[in-house]
Amino acid sequence: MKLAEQVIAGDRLALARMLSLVENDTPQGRSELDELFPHTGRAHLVGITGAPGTGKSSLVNQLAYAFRHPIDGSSPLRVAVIAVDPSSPFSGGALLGDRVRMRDLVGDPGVFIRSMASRGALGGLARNTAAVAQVFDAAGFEIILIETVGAGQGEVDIARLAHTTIVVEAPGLGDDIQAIKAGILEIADILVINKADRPGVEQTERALRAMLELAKPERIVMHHGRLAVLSYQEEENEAARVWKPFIMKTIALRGEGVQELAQAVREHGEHLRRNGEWQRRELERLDAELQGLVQAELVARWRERVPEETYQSILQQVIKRTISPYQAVVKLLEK
Ligand SMILES: Nc1nc2c(ncn2[C@@H]2O[C@H](COP(=O)(O)OP(=O)(O)O)[C@@H](O)[C@H]2O)c(=O)[nH]1
Ligand SMILES: [Mg+2]
Repeated sequence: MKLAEQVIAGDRLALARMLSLVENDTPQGRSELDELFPHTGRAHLVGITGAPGTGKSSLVNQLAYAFRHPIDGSSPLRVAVIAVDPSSPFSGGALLGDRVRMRDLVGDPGVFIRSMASRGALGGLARNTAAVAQVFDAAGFEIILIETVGAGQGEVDIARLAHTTIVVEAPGLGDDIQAIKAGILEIADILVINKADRPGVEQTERALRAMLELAKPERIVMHHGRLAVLSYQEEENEAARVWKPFIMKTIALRGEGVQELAQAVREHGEHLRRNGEWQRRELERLDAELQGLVQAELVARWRERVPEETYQSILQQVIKRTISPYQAVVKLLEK
């Protein structure tokens, strides 16, 4: 049996091998992924992002547990975790406490945890993450939790990859202002204030609430490409269609608020499906992935044809101001 078939049949060893092949972007990985791709498109991809130390890893652990053991009578979901955070306890540098947190997940066949090193060229991380998520999707994991550090372009790419994005904040980090700078609020479907046992929760909540109101102007929407003020009736319809990001509080250490968060994630998924938003995000996701792949492929092919010395000598000319960067591009592309 081919590796891809074994993965679809639920073989965990095959899955682990497949993930390595895909993560390292090997030719075999690519061709196995081609086989898997028709079996993807069912999983709910959930991004968890935020500054280091806000409790993302703890929350991901607890969320995985909550999806495995729902208290609202819904059936348990199969959960995959992709930890892109290099400092993640999943990626080897585990402290004892982290191992204890993971204890309840170990040995559960409905859970698979994979950490990814953040090596690779610009954009490579997101690209491989998308591929790794596809492997889990084809293997029948219904929820895929992707943990990323909230800094820079990386997590915006991950947000584009996910159906639902959870932004995690914690009181007292003084990063409320940074959050807007990074445009993180714009990507949040659910805002979580973790460490709600710490002082300063109300302050953080107030700051976030104020920002949310600034970030999402209501009533005025694009209507046939023009800004329009909605009538009352339209407003009602629009309100049903538009998901307003909201704030939830959790104490990941004790699992408090986590079942509610898992429910909110499921509701967001249902909301997207009900309103055709799921399809729209699918389109955006795959469009972004395709564009990323085309860019990477073109650059790789171009790199193969232009020797390093040529590149360096043209770079030197730019440094000396003999030619402009645009002229350099023309030269480099005609090689
Ligand atoms: N007081 C408190 N500490 C927490 C909570 N959640 C996580 N922590 C602690 O915060 C630290 C960072 O957590 P971690 O999950 O590694 O954060 P990450 O860097 O965002 O992944 C760890 O020492 C956790 O034990 C919480 O709800 N309350
Ligand atoms: Mg972490």
